[in-house]
Amino acid sequence: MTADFQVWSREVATRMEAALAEILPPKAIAPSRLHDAMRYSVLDGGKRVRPMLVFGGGLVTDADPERLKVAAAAVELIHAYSLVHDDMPCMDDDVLRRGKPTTHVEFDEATALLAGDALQSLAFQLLGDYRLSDDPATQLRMVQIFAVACGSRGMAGGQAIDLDSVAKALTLPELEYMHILKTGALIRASVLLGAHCGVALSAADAEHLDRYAKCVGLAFQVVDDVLDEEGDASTLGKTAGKDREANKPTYTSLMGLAGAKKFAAELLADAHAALAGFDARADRLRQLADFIVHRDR
Ligand code: GRG
Repeated sequence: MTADFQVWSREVATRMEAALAEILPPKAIAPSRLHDAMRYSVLDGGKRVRPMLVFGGGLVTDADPERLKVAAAAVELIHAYSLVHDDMPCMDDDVLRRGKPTTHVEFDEATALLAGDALQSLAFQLLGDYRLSDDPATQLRMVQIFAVACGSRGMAGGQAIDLDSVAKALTLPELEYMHILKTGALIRASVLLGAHCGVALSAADAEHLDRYAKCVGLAFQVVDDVLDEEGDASTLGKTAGKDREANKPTYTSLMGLAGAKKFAAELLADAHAALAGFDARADRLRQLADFIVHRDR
């Protein structure tokens, strides 16, 4: 990671922390326990990779940073909701997330469920509350992109396939399909929402950006599987080795550790190739792809 990228990524993370702290309802307002749980689930944690991808996408189209902040907050709220629900006993049943007790452990299951629900609603509310594109049709398109990415043909659908895959021998294409939905869809939407906040792209450029986003979305998951195998809880901030323990198919179980690493490197090369026609405004996206593939947590 270059020093310059490190400074930029810290700036985005700091900016997001302030924006999310302001957007989330204060604990002092009733229902206090629910608001407390929402804030607990979102604030002070996470790498904020998806917000960075929103900002990276927006740089390509000269988008207003104030708009990007709102779009990035919406994406991060959805991401936080997905982690809260994923950690619950009815799904992954985990006790550690972002180095602290999971929301249902810190609060209780019903509160965690509602916190996730309310975070999802708040995310969509943001897309209605703020002007994110000069063109109302584009803003509507953004809501559609976002909804599909979150729903049964996106993250929730991928999670359903994941839950159904325990102890099953998935083929590589089946595993890929699951992850394109579960992890890839929101990552892809992050880049696209950011880009839609700015000036319109040509159809060809939009397609190239989408190709980049798809490669990075899948690479993220492949690397997540590698880290789950190689990492330790203190670095990851979550329980390591969970997938193997749960007998879930992963890239490392299907391709081996070396094979998964090679695949991540290929996806990284594809992501860079997709951006080949873009100028220096796409450099943050290039650096983000490198970061996602070479991260250690
Ligand atoms: C409950 C509808 C629903 C969906 C859950 C995304 C997801 C679907 C579950 C998360 C489980 C998981 C660990 C998936 C692997 C990839 C992933 C999303 C990792 C967590 O994202 P990071 O590394 O987390 O960006 P931070 O904490 O840095 O924000």
